[in-house]
Amino acid sequence: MFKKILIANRGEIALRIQRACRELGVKAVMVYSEADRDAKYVRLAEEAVCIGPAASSLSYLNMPAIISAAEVTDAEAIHPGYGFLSENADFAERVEKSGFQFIGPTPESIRLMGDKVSAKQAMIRAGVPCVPGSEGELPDDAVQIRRIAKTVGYPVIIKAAGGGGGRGMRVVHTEAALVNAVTMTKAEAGAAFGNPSVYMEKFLQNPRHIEIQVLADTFKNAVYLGERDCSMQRRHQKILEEAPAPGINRKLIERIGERCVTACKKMGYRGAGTFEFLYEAGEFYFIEMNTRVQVEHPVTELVTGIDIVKTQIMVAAGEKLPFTQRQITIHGHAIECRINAEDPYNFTPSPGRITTWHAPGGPGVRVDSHIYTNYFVPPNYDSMIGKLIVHGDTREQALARMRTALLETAVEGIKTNIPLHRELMVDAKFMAGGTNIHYLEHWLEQHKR
Ligand code: MV4
Repeated sequence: MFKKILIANRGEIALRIQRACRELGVKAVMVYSEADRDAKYVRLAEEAVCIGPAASSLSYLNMPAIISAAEVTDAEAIHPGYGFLSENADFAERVEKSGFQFIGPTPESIRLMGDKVSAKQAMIRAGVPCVPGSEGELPDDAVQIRRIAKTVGYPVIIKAAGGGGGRGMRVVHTEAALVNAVTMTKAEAGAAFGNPSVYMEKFLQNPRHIEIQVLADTFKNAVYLGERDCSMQRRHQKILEEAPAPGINRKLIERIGERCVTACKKMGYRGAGTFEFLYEAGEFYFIEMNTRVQVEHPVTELVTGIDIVKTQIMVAAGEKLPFTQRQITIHGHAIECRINAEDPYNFTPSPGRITTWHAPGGPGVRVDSHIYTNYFVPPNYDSMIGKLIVHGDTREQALARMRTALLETAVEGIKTNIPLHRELMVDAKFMAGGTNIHYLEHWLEQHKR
């Protein structure tokens, strides 16, 4: 095992990774920007290095500053967390070229999955079901584009190979609108991602967003840890997640999970990963793979009993996965509510000083947050200030525990989205389970105030 690793992130995930390090007996070096000087995990750290000013571009995205921090503190590995540099293949490469272990997959895996066209082709080769569409990148020729769309069937969606997470896509309903939509998406993709390549898929109108968590070691062992339902979202920002996904056939999940495992083995995948699927009319369709630990990993930890962050560090250190697929079982139900510093109804950010913080507790309640009374939420970063995660024997018990946890939680001094979560936890359709990716946006439209 490593003696010391550097955590190249901030906020709740920096604290989460620091906790995993303590359990493993690994020293953790924290890095922080000038805006995060007073962070709890910096105070708790045996070592911390300031890597620059508040702006992310000058600190958490500053590759030389982060690598220098690892050099001066004698860290052996770097954990990138999520966001920032976590899916930057060039960063992973520079980390390894500088003699550190990158806690994540190889730069080649990150690059392969970062290009959505090559990712999809890898999945097709591995037998993972994908959304029907163009075989790879779209050609420039208008006649050929129209022919492909006719075969796929309208509506279609044009997506940028360099996009992902909802960036660089356009839905097309008619042949008349097709070629212009392709031209526009290509131009935007070239400007935004430096890659004008686009591909086409059948547009699924009312899917759910279901993802499969995987873990792989460097000995070609890979497992899947079940699924998460992440359909409750607004503008591609997830609001809450749960595991398992309500009402989906377990045998079908097993079949898809096994395909994901096969894909991991085929590409020599290492570490934690997430296969994102759209689920509609009883079928799974792969859309993207995330090559990092995700915000919502705790729901999977609660239903499997497996510590995903600890396992990431262990496999990066060259250890074998400490469990086989047969040893992984799903127990009960978990729900996560993301707590954001924002107006609960118009979603404008609400940074500032937290004057009161009361954390919930009791059986099956977990709080992943770096906040404290008198903590100042800086305006420079994402508005997520923590996560409330509950576990129960059944979905109903998890819902009841979440309602109580949200009732006990108090954040004063800034606005948060806790009132929204309280309403969703008693919403009849959400309580019934299985709402799709459009549900929240429609709900907000109907509950306008
Ligand atoms: C789609 C789709 C419908 N059909 N692809 C948005 C984010 C990116 N990961 C893929 N996305 C979508 N791809 C096809 N063929 C609908 C979406 C989509 C979506 C997907 C997951 C979660 C939320 C979403 C919100 C709007 C659109």
